[in-house]
Amino acid sequence: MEFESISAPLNQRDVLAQSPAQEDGAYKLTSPQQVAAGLPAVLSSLEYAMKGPGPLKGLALLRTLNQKGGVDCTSCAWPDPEHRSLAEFCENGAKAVADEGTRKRADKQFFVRYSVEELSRRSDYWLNQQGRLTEPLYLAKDSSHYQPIGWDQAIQLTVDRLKGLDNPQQALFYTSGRTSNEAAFLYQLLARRFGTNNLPDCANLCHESSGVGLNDTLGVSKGTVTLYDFYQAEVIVIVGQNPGTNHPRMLTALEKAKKNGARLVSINPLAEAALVRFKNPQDFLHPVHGIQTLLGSGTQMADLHLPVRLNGDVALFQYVCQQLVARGAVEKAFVEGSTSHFATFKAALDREDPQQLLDQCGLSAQQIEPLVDWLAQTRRIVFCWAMGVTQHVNAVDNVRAIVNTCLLRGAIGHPGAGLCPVRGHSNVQGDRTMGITCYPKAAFLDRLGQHFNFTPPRNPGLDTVKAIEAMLARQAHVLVCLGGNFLQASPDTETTALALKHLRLSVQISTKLNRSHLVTGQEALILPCLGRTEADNHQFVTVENSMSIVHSSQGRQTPASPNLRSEVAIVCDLAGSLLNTDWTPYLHNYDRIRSEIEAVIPGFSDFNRRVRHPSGFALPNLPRQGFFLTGDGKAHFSPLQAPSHQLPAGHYHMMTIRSHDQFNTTIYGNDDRYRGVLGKRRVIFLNPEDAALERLKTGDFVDLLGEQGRVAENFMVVVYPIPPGNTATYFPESNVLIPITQVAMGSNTPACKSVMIQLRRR
Ligand SMILES: Nc1nc2c(c(=O)[nH]1)N[C@H]1C(S)=C(S)[C@@H](COP(=O)(O)OP(=O)(O)OC[C@H]3O[C@@H](n4cnc5c(=O)[nH]c(N)nc54)[C@H](O)[C@@H]3O)O[C@H]1N2
Ligand SMILES: Nc1nc2c(c(=O)[nH]1)N[C@H]1C(S)=C(S)[C@@H](COP(=O)(O)OP(=O)(O)OC[C@H]3O[C@@H](n4cnc5c(=O)[nH]c(N)nc54)[C@H](O)[C@@H]3O)O[C@H]1N2
Ligand SMILES: [Mo]
Repeated sequence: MEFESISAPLNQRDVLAQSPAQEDGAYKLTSPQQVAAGLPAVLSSLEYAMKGPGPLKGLALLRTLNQKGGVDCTSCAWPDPEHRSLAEFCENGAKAVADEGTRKRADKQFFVRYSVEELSRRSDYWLNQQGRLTEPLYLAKDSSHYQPIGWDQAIQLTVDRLKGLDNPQQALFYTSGRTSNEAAFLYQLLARRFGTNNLPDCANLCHESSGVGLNDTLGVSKGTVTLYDFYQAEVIVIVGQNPGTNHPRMLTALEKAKKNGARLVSINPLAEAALVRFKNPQDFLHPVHGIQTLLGSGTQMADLHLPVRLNGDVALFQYVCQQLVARGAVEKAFVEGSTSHFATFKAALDREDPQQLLDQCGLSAQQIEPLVDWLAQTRRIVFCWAMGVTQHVNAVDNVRAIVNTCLLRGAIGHPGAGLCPVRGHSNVQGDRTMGITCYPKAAFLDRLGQHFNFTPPRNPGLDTVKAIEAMLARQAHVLVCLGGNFLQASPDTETTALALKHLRLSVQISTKLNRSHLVTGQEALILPCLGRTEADNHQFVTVENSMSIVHSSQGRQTPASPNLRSEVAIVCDLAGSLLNTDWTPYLHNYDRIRSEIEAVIPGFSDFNRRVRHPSGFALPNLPRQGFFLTGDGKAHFSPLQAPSHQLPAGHYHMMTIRSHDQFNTTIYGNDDRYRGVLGKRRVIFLNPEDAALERLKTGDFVDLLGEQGRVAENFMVVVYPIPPGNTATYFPESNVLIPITQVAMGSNTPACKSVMIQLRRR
C-alpha cells in the first residue's frame, strides 16, 4: 500500500471525546406527564417522518414498518403481533427510520470543509444531524481531515493492518445489535478463521447480566415467553424498564393484558409516564375508538408502582420471597419436581433481616403487600426487565433474585408465565444466536470448525470492557466495528478515548457520523453501509426478536448513495483478501448464507423455506416447556445476600438513562417530553429533600464529581420525584463519570445505573 506504515506512539489530534458542555438555546420545563403516547406521539411520528425523509418517502417508510414482508423496525427488539395494525410502529420507531431515511448527506465536500478536530467540537446531536455517510473515507496518520478512498483500497488497507499484527489476538471485532443474522454469521466466521474470539459487542454493555443469570439458573440465556403469554398472564411485573420510551409497542401488549384482567406492577425509582396511563396511538385509526381515545384519559397501566431505591431490587425480591414463604405460598410440587438448590436459597433467605431489607429497598411493608398478595394468588406471572436490572455491580444477582421469585411460585413452563428480559437493539439477540460472542460454547465451535474445515480458536476472547483495557495496555492494535458507537456507548469516556487513540487502525462500518469516527486510532477508516430500510440488491435479511422469533426484513428504499455497500458485502470483501477465500457466492444469494447457518446452528432446519413464511418461525425454547438445560435438568434457586449501600455524606447514586428523543448514542432531539424537560439534555434529576439539603433548586447549575477526579461539567438541576439519595442523568453525557473498573460481577457489564457522585455548585 502507498500509505506509510505506523510506529508512532499515539494519535495526537486534539479531539474532544465528549459532546461539548455548552448547550445553547432555550429550554422549558413542565411537570412530568401521566399519560404516554396519545395524540402527541402520533404528531411527533409524523413530524419526524416529514422532516427527515420528506412526506412521500416518510409515509412509504412508515407504511412497511413491521408489516409482514416489510422492514423490521430498527428501534427495539419488541416482537410483532400476529394481527398487525395498519400502523404497526411507534413514535420512536418512526424517529429511527426517519433518521436513517434523512435527505441530508455528510458527503465528500463535508469532510473537506471540516477537520476532525472541528467536528469533535460539535455536539453529538449536531453530528447526527449532518445526514448519511456517502463514501468510504480515510484518515491518514497525523492528518487533520478525512479524505475519500476507493473501496478496494480501504479493504486492502484494513487487511494489511490485520495481517501486520503479531498475532490475531491483537485484533478486535465489535458488533452493534442492528446487524442482520446473515452479516453477523459471516463476521464471526471471519474473526474466528482469522484466529480470534475477540468479538466484543453491545450486549456486553446491555443484557449480558441477564444472559449470565439465566444461563446459571435455567441453562439458556434467553427469555422464555411469547406475546401470547402476556395476553394470558394474571400478573406482569416490570422491573427497571421504561417501555413508554424504549419499547413503546410493548404498551399495546400490556394494554391487551390489562383488558384480559392482568395486574401490572412497575418496580422503578421513577414513575415513568407509560406505566401510569397510556393512550394507544393505533386506536386513532379506528372510526369510533379514535374519537374516544382522543377525548378519554387513556388506560390506567400500573396497578402498583414501587419506587424502589436504586439497586434495591435484590433486597425487595428477598423480602417478597420471605413473605411468600411465610404465607405458605411456595409452589411445592413445582419446587420439588422441577428445581434444585432450594435449601441453600432458603438458608440464605432466612439470614436476611426483614427490616433491613425494607430499609435497603426504601419501601414499606404496606407498599409491598399488594405485590405479595397478587403473586401468592396465581402461577400466571410474567417478569419483564431491562437496564435498571442489568447495569449494576450486582446485576447478575438482580436477575437471580427475579428467577428465585419466579421459581418459588412455579411461574414458568406453562402459558401466561415466564421470564422476559426485554432486549434493546432490534437484532442483538439474533447476533448472539449467530455466534457474536467472546465466550463461544465448545459445541458451537465444534460444529463451526467441522462445517468450514478449520480449527477455531478455543481461548475466550475479549468483551467490550476487556477490549478497552487491552487497547490501553497496547495489547490490541486494530479495532473493526460493525455498527455502533464504541466511544460513546462505553463507560469512562476519557479512558476509552485514550484507549482508542492507542490503536494503529480503527475501522467503523456505519450509516451516520458519530464521535467514534473522530476519536480514532492513528489511522482510521469509515466504511459507509446500507441501512436496513434500503434496497439491497433484491435480497432480504433475517433478524430474531426478543421472543426468539426469526423473520425476514427487506428494505426497498433507494440507497442514500450509490457508493454504499451492504454489511454482508463489506464482510465478504474483507474475507476475500484476509482469508484468501471467495465469498462472492454468499453475496449474490443470501440463501447460501442461510444454508450455512442451518448447517451450524441448531433450530434453523429448513431455514430458507421457513423464514419465507410471512410471520417467520420460533426457535426452540425448552425452559418455556418446563425443561431446563442445566447439568441436573432442573431450574436452580440461588442463595443471595442483598447489598447494602452506605454512601459517605454528600454522595449520591446516579443512574444514566435514556431520554425520549434518543436511540442510545444517537440524539434525535433535545426533549424528554414524558419527564417534562424540553430543549436540554445536561440535566440532573434530584430528590426535593436532597435539593433542599444542598440548597439547590430547579434551574441551578452544578458540576458532577465522580471518583478519582472524574468530572462532568455544567448540569442543570431538575427537582424531581426520585427516591432520596438517588439521581439520574442522560447517557452518554455522563458516561465520563463511570469508572471502567465498576462492572457487574459475573457479566463484566459496566454498572451504568449506580455511579457514585457528588455535586459542586457552579
Ligand atoms: N427510543 C429508544 N428505544 C430504545 C433505546 C433507545 O435509546 N431509545 N435503546 C434500546 C436499547 S439498546 C435498550 S437496552 C433498551 C433500554 O431500555 P430501558 O432499560 O427501558 O432503558 P433505560 O433508559 O436505561 O431505562 C432504565 C429504567 O430502569 C430504571 N432503573 C434504573 N435503575 C434501577 C434500579 O436499580 N432498579 C429498578 N427497579 N429500576 C431502575 C430507570 O428509572 C429507567 O426507567 O431500549 C431499546 N430501545
Ligand atoms: N451510561 C450508559 N451507557 C450505556 C447504556 C446506558 O444505559 N447507560 N446503555 C448501553 C446499551 S444497553 C447499549 S445496547 C449500548 C449501545 O451501543 P452501540 O450499539 O455501540 O451504540 P448505538 O448508539 O446504538 O450506535 C449508533 C451508531 O450505529 C450506526 N448504525 C446505525 N444503523 C446502522 C446499521 O444499520 N448498520 C451499521 N453498520 N451501522 C449502523 C450509526 O453510525 C450510529 O451512529 O450502549 C450502552 N451504553
Ligand atoms: Mo441495549
